[in-house]
Amino acid sequence: MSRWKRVLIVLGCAAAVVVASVGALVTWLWTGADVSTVGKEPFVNEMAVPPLAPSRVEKDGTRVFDLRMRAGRTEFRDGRWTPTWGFDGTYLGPTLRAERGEKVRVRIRNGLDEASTVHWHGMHLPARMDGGPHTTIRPGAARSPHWTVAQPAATLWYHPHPHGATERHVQRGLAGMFILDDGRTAALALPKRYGVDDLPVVVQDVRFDGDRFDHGRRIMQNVGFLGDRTMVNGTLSPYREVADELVRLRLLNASTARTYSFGFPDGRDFSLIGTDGGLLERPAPMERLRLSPGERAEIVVRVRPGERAVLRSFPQDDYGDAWQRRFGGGDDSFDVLELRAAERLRPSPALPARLAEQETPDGGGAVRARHFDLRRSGINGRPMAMDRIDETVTRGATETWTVRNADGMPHNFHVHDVQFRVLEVNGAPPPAALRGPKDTVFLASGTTMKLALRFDGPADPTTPYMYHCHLLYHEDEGMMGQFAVVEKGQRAGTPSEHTGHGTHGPGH
Ligand SMILES: [Cu+2]
Repeated sequence: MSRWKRVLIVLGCAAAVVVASVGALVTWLWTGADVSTVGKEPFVNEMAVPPLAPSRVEKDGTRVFDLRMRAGRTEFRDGRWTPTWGFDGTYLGPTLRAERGEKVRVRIRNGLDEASTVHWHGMHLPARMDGGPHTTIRPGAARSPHWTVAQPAATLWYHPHPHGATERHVQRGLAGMFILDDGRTAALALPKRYGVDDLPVVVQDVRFDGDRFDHGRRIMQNVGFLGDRTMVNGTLSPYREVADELVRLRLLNASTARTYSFGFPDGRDFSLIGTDGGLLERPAPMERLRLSPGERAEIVVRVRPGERAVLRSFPQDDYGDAWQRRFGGGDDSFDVLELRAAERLRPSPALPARLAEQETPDGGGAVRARHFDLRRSGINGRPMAMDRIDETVTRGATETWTVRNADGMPHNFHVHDVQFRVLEVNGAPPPAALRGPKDTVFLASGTTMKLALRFDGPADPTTPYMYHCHLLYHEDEGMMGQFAVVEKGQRAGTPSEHTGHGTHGPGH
């Protein structure tokens, strides 16, 4: 045998070993990448219901809330105390509740040892009150954003939005619901007793490492952190006893990267009654409902006497290609919450046939069309810059925004200040789940959506609102842009910083 032959044989063997090792590694990663708690949850903990935040009403009618961000420890598991952050308590926050037309003010004190913000997700309000990354609150300082509630009844939420650190602040536990009411909705025959037949369901995925949270991203998890189990309202393996035939669940996906596809194992229908920004025109029956990070939905489910009905998150075949499904969480499944129905249930009235008029624009009279290409490296090719306002919109204008996921992984798209209408998904009319008011939409790789938005102002040329991917790892990396609302003919300026002042200041 010639020397060259021997060299070739050795090289060939080496190559075979490398190929086999890579193959084994990929197989090992592949088979270990999907996560499921289906059939494994004992449902031993009674689901916590976040308390309603106390408030007082001042002489001019302003409803005033107090929130304090603080660090602490939370006993998610018996005898094991996990370091966490919360509003008022040690994990999550109370549910704020206010009525359409009401003036509200929330005094936020930062009891943490780092700066943060509080953003009112889904709320229509002036940019200075929005709690974006330009309006930080230093440790020990306070801020008191105030506005008038000028939108329909809805399930909104609040969470920090500090530049580059939102994922960390939300993961540690800073999130809460903000429920809006209005007279028309209150008059509807819907389940509406908070904590009884109207349940807040804040869903988060977590992973523990000893007593602590493990927030590490696993290999090839390019969507961000994915946990190996879920909690509802900070309760692991939760159950809730219900005693009414119809139960309304206010679902909030407060996870940082995970998208869920909710349904029930027996395939029963439930009725979708509301999306991010309020009620649909009429209830929509469905078996599955997808919620990506930041999205909310109100569903009404019928339970049978004495049964145990499990809210499950199912694998999603329309989440992306096989690789994205496997490593990006689309193949995962979770038993999220067990509803334990009483042997004798109080009868519930049938759902109303009509729920609410849609107040979102239908795209008619749109004065401007904009396009947004979503890539992890940035929106429209550039990462977020705090000192750059990317888009300027005129107060009162209706626009259409076409958003395209031009990337090889799932993203979503959230716009501050507005509730928009989805006009088209890949050129077709939207499915029922996207026919209500929305502020956040999920876009699988290759998806295009056309949205109609109206910007009612007020104008503020130097304080921008944000639009961004609400997969918080992507947002923190820079998948975000800024828009300012200006008067006709006005130009946007350079964003100004508004830092929260000392605890004795009145704030604004
Ligand atoms: Cu993203």
